[in-house]
Amino acid sequence: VASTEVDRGEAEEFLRLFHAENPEAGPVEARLEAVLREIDATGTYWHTAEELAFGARVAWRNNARCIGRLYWRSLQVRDLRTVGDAEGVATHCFGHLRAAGNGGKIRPMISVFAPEAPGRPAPRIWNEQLIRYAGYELPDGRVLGDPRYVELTRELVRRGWRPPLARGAFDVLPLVVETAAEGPRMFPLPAEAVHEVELEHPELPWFRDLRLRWHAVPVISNSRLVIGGVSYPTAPFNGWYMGTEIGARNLGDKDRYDLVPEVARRMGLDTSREATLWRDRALVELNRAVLHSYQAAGVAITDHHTESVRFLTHVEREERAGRSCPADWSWIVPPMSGSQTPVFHRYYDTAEQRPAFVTDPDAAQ
Ligand code: HEM
Ligand code: NRG
Repeated sequence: VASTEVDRGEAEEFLRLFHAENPEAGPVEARLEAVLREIDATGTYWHTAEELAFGARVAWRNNARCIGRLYWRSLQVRDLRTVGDAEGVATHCFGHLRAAGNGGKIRPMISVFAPEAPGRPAPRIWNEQLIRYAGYELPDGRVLGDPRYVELTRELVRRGWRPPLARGAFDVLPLVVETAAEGPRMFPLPAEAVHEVELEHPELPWFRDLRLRWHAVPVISNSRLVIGGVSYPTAPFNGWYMGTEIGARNLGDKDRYDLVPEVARRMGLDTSREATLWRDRALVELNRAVLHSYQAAGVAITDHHTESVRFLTHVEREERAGRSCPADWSWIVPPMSGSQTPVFHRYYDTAEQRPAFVTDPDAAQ
């Protein structure tokens, strides 16, 4: 991709959208002409700070999988397009974690690093998110930590990462930044930039003994931001968590931390037959623990009922603004109690729109 020049049609489509939605920017013609000349000369063009911020916000607005889009206008955009070296990227990513974490009052934020240009590849981050937990395959075949990252953990160890002497279920992996000049380089996360929440249950005192925790801020770091034909492969972004992402999927999925059987046992449920619905009952308590613990720790989080209602408000608002809101039912409907949320009971437009976040097929997990 790095060697091809920017698609003029995509550039024009974006500039027309920007000027249509931002009348204060004036008529599009002069800007369009300048951009086309810049593409003729260099194969690419440089967004204005306003175009960049608008493009990032609209890429969020356009993401069919995201239920949290009501606040798309509030996205804070850090313009780091002049940063392209591994050390600089890593340092600013840690700065992003601190600024976005904001002591628990999480700010939706994106850091946009150097774009791709013809003949000039841009930096890439290997990790799916800035904070991910190691997964260690044990001799008996079980996994300590997050089974999703067994492969990545193995690769990082092969490259010289030294896990803590006492390995645990929540060891933060180093960040891997790859540049053409330096190849892949690993950077350990400064402990103070990694805000975590220890999990407890509002009524079940033994829950603490499970010694579960999760990180406060999800910063997706392997998604490419594409605006008007220009590609920003390193543009980590975050909002805050919806509780089910942690309680239902990360801690609940059989191929992740798989904690439902353990929670059910400790609750004393009858697990001898599926029909007792012990899985459902344990899953609810696991999710109550997540929401309770984040709230008690003063870390922003949302529940799936509240967020579903907000999302439909967003869809309505978009339609009133004369836009259709792309949405993918299979991602929007929460992973528990789906039919109890209003997002379950309808269909959505699915047509893809640009600007967009794109996950490359070769993106590492
Ligand atoms: C996906 C919630 C902010 C972009 C999702 C998902 C949820 C969610 C629940 C589905 C995740 C899954 O099932 O694994 C929220 C909430 C936010 C928020 C509560 C709070 C403000 C943002 C922001 C951006 C964003 C700020 C970008 C600027 C995306 C994208 C996906 C996604 C690109 C798809 C991820 C993928 O393909 O794996 N969001 N989100 N979200 N969100 Fe949001
Ligand atoms: N399910 C993933 C995170 C995916 C994106 N979710 C958000 N995004 N809330 C997980 O770590 O569980 N966001 O930008 O806030």
